[in-house]
Amino acid sequence: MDNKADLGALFGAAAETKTFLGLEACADFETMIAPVAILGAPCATPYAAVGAYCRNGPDALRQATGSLTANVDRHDFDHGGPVFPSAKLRPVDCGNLTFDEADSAANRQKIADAVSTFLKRGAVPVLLGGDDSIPIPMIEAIGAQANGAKFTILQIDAHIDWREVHMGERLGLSSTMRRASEMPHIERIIQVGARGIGSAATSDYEDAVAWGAEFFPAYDVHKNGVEAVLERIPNGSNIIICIDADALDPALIPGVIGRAPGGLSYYQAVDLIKGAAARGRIAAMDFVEFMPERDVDGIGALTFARLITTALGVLVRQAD
Ligand SMILES: [Mn+2]
Repeated sequence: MDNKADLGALFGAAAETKTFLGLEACADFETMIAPVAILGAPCATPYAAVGAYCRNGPDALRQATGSLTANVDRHDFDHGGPVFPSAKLRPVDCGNLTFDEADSAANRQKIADAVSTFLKRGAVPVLLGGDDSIPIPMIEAIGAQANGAKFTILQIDAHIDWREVHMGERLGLSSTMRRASEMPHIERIIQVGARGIGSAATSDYEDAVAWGAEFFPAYDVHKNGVEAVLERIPNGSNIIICIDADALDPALIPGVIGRAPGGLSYYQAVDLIKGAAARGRIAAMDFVEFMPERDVDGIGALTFARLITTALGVLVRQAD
């Protein structure tokens, strides 16, 4: 029995959604005029043992917005108005990059080239992963155009991603924050949501602390709220927000490779994004590690796509 009534049909949405929230598709990055550019990056630097296991993430997240495509202009209570209040300031969906699981360098170059073009066009890049290796070329590309500007990374993740090397790979998903720390334009890293046992050794954590990374484990957020995190973002900062789906509780997003109990709630994540935008300017975001094959009845896709939608609403408001 799978003839379930469909919310999208109730709201008059199209049966299949090609773009996130039914937003305009952008085929030519070079001529883009938009405040925000959404781009699917199915793969960057996969570990051989697991391959590009999040390759289907971007399309699953688009599909999860399908029931809302006819309603995107209605009242959004998470914004106190439509998610995109101005018709002129709507994100565009740039589709998915192609990738070759056997050519990580080419995958990284494609991501970096796209991000560079978005920045030149004045659009905030929003990457949909893909695993957590895709932010490395994104952050690097931001550095290439930084002109001396410094950036704060707000990483929201169950894991700290400070391995020097894992399975012989330095640019994989377990090393993202360590690689970022080595880039001269990154002056501050704030990491929220760590919990349980991840791939990091205690020495990795100690290296991160020695560098100056600041940690707010998930337990601290549950106990003390997000204000203490936000206070660490200096006013006027340029902020890169890196969100791993496993930061949220696995009851909310089961579709991840490593479910870690005790995760953040949807509104804790929302408050981190809104709070960051209130203190500085969000220069780029990534949403990674969503693995639809591990999801349960689309619950995780719904939650992550909703968080992305809320973030897009925040980004268009800062462009205003
Ligand atoms: Mn991660």
